[in-house]
Amino acid sequence: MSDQQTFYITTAISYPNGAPHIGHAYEVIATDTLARFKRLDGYNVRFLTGTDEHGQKMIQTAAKHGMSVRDFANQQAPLFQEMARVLTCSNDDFIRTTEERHTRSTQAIWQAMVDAGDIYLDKYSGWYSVRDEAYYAESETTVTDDGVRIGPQGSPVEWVEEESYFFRLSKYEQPLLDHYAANPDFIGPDERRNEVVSFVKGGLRDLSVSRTTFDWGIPVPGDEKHVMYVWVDALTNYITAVGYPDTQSDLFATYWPANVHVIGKDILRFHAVYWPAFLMSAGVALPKRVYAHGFLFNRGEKMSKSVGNVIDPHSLVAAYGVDQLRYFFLREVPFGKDGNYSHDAIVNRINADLANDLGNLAQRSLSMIAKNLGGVLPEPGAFTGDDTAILDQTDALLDKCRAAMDRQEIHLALGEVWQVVGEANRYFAAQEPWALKKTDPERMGTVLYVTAEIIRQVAILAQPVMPTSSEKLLDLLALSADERTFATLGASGRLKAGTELPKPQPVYPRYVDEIPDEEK
Ligand code: ME8
Repeated sequence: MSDQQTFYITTAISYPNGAPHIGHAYEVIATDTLARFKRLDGYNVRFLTGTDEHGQKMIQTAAKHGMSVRDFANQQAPLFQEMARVLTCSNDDFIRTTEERHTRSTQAIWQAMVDAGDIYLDKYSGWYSVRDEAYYAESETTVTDDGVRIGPQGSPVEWVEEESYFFRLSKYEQPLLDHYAANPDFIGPDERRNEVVSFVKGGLRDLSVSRTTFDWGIPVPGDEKHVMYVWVDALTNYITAVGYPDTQSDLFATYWPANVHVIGKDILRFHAVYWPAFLMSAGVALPKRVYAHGFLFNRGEKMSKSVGNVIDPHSLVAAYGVDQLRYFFLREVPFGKDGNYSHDAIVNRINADLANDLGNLAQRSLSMIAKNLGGVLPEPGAFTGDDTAILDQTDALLDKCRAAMDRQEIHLALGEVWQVVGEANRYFAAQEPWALKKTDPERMGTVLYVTAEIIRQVAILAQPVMPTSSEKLLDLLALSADERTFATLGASGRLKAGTELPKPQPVYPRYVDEIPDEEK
């Protein structure tokens, strides 16, 4: 086996009961960025995303469309695959929970939980939210002025009373608390940890894990009138995709336990309480980290399929460009916090950070090399204090970005890189290479070399967020594929003087608003 370090990262699997929305896009973009970062940093990465196709929500929506649930799922899942493709995501696998491999895996984890003595038959009576696919204690529900009983996330709940298998979640209260204490990084961001710890400290009740009133789901082994609760099935996707129950397989041995499950804050309880309890029961190792990102709001309003104010990710890509959109979301919204987006905020980032700061700097410096130096990277003269200062800051970026990305603080990594882009603009303006052309051409060459070297490192570090445009920038520096990994960052990978560069092309156009103000 190779000694290359591995990294397994996953998104939540989306309910395909509607078209993919911007929350889905945001999660897969962020996770793709974390996966790409690790690949460029030399890791053997596996990145999984997919669709969660069972559950009552799917039954209800299919019925509304007058379709069988299976046909409806088959129609919807490709929309999510297509979204990942359009967003240039580099997922290695796409799992659908209706696949045969997943039935086998889910029945196996169920059996392992039975063998551990953790599943028993009883009767369930209580509240269920189809929208959240979650059971709630009566104390977690409230009644609205219109007399509708709702769960803690505002969705209507219905009374359920039927025979059900239960999972002995209560047995795992202390083991879970011990696990959180021994593994302070298990839940991120830090502030979300306390929320989970106090929920578990509040006491865990056994969980109803099967239903008998519908048959769209994975049958309970040995008692086929029951189908499993959709979350048992959904969470198991993370191990199905690495070959569970074949725990001896290369795939499983290489990638499990996962390094990070990236999810939204609304489903943290399922991932940080239920999932580790199921795995402990089944004797499977626990994921190393669960990271809950925040919610995106369109100008402050919550978007969701059920509220009906969804913005289609495809139209955003068409309007702004895929790299621009990826950059905007990851730079603008601190990962882990809620955030807003609006046309003006997107345009502002595109024009200020991409077109002006990075795009112009690259275009101006590379055009000067083309015009004044025949398109050949100059040999730098002795570096001045200013040159060394900016190069040192650039060389220090990798360590800073690594530290941030290891904690999923994507916005901080981008902040560090753009801080250097800002400094590089000030350096370029202060050195005035256009004036040096006449007075000191050799010094002009050095300034242009230093600037191109900064662009090299910035473009390499920008690849995880903006894969397509960074590639174009690196093409302009005539770098080969193996000169684009993080191993080349820092002083050891400096640009080679004498390299002939292609004709510079603008990479980050300005966004010019053609919509009249009153129609925005
Ligand atoms: O919860 N902003 O599926 P889902 C940011 N199938 N993220 C958002 C969001 C928003 N406005 N809306 C949703 C499910 N998300 C389950 C997951 S995992 C084993 C099963 C996030 O389609 C949400 O938090 O409702 C979740 O992480 C993901 O999108 C899929 O949501």
